[in-house]
Amino acid sequence: MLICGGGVRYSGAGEILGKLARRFGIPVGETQAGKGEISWDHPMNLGGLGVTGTSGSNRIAHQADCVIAVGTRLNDFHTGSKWNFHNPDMRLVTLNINNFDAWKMNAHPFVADAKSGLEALYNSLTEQNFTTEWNGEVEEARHEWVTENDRLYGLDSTEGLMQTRVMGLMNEELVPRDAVVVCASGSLPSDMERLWRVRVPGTYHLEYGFSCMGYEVPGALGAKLACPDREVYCLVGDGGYSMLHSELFTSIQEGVKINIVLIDNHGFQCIDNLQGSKGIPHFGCEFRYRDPETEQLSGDYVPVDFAMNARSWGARAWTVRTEEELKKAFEEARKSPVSTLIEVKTVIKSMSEGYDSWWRVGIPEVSPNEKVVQAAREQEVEIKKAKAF
Ligand SMILES: Cc1ncc(C[n+]2csc(CCOP(=O)(O)OP(=O)(O)O)c2C)c(N)n1
Ligand SMILES: [Mg+2]
Repeated sequence: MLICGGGVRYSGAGEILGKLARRFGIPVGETQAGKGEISWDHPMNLGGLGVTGTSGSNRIAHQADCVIAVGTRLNDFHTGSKWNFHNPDMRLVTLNINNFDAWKMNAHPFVADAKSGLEALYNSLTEQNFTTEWNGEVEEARHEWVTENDRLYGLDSTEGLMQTRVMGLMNEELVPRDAVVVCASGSLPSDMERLWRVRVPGTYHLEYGFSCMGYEVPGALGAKLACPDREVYCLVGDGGYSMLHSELFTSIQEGVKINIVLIDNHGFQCIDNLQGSKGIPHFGCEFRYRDPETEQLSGDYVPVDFAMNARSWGARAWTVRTEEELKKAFEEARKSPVSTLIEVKTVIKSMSEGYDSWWRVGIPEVSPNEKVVQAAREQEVEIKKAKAF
C-alpha cells in the first residue's frame, strides 16, 4: 500500500504516484496534506487513511504487508496511533526529504525527493516485473466505500439539513471543480478527508498539522491571494469561526473576495462526541445558557445570527435551513463581488463517524465516573494492538 502525503504535492509527484499505483496495482491511502494529488476516481485511490479515513483505506491498511509512506510525517491521525497496521509482518518503507520523518516507526528509510524517489521505484519495479498479491480486495474495498460515500451524500432528515448532505451538495453541484476549499478544525476535516471528492489537484487545502481552530478564515484569504483567479471556499464550524474571523474584515478592506460556509451545530460537537465516547457526559462543549438550577451550561442553545455578524463587517450573508435555500445562497454568493458568508443551520451530530480506525486519547485511569475508568481499561487493550515502535 502507498500513503500519499503532502510531500507528493510539494515535489509535484502526483502523476508518477498515480502511474505507479495503476501499473502495479498498489492501493493508495491519502493524508490530509496529500489528498487530491491523484483524482478521487483513480481505481487504486481508497481515500483518506486513519482516524479521519475511509473503510476502504483502513481495511486495506490492516492487511498490507508492505506500506510505502511517501512524503508524510506519519502523524497520529493517519497511522491511527500506530494501530492501523495489523499484519504482523508489515514492513514500513518511507520516502521522505526529511531525515527525521524518514526514520519514524522503525521504517526502512529512503531520504529523497518524492518525485525522483517514485520514478526510481517505478523503474526498479518494472525491471523486476513486479506485481502485487492483491486479488480483488482493493476493488471491493473501493466499491464498498464509494457506495457508503454516496449514501452519506444523500442522507435526508425531517429535522433539517444533514452535514454529510451539505458536503454532497457542495461537492457535486455547488462548489466549482477548480475552486480551492480551505478547512482546518472541528468535524469538518473528518468529513472532508472521508467524503470530499477531489477532481483537480491542488484544490484541497487542509491545515491538519495542528488542526488549529481559527485558521480557516485567514487561511482562505491567503489561498485567495495565492490563487486570485479561483473562487475560494472556507469551510468552518461555528466554534472555529467564533475563535477567529477578523480576516473577513481584512478581505473587505482589501477587496479580496472569499466565501465562508459556516456550519452551525451549536457548539464544539466533535469534542462533545469525543468526550461522550470516553464516558464523559456533555460538559461545556455546546453553546448553551447556564442553567441556574444545575449551575451547568445545560440550558437552551444560545441562538446566534452568524450571517448578521458577517454583514456587520460588510460581507454579504445568508442563513439557510433547507436544500433550496442553500442552492440559492450559493448562486447569490457566486455573483457577489464582495466576500460572502453562508450560515448553514444543520442537524446536530449529522457529521460522519469513524470507520475501522482507532485513536489513542488521554483518558484518566482514576475517576469517580465508572464509565471513564472503563474507557481507560478498554484503551489499554487497544494500545497493546498498536505497533510497539
Ligand atoms: C486553537 C484550538 N483550540 C482547541 C482545539 C480543539 N478543538 C478541535 S475541534 C474543536 C471544536 C470545533 O467546533 P466547531 O468549529 O463548531 O466544529 P464542530 O466540531 O462542531 O463541527 C476544538 C475545541 C483546536 N483544534 N484548536
Ligand atoms: Mg460546531
